[in-house]
Amino acid sequence: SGKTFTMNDNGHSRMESEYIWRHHRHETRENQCSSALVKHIKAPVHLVWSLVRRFDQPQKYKPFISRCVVEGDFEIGSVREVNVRSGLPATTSTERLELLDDNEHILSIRIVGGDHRLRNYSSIISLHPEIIDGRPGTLVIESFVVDVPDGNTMDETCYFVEALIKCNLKSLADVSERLAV
Ligand code: A9S
Repeated sequence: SGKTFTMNDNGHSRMESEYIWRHHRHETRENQCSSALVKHIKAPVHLVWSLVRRFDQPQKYKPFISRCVVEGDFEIGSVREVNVRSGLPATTSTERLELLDDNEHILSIRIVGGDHRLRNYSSIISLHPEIIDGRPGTLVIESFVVDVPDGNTMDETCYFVEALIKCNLKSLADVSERLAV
């Protein structure tokens, strides 16, 4: 869609790489994998953020989540119990709010429990205003770091998590762009 910026080797533009460098640095140990995904959404940042910031309702846009219960409210450290739709290799996930910045539009969570295989998973999602086809849009960057489980390779683990995040970002775009009409 008329991309005017050049891509560097890992497929990110200069601007994307700048944001990733500034907001998406994870300490990665040798048995962990880490990656960052980018999505351009044709909806203004405040609208996309109104969905992303709802730590208590990830199911607003995450297709694999059926239900979520949070004790307490939105302070750092509050924990949510997430129920996962059938058909996935998990039924529950316990997740802690690490950062919710309504000015910089950055949310960070850490998975602290659940019957799945993602150990020491933490993610950061950041929203950045941009113009797409002359209209207010949002550049979304989501990065993660996670242990490589015994019996899996780095590539398998990265592929699995990236596929899930791509689904989440596609759904975030669909919901946001429908609301932006
Ligand atoms: O929800 C996210 O932001 C990202 C991920 C990778 C969530 C994955 C998941 O909720 C399942 C979709 C259930 C897949 C968890 C925690 C474990 C899975 O196996």
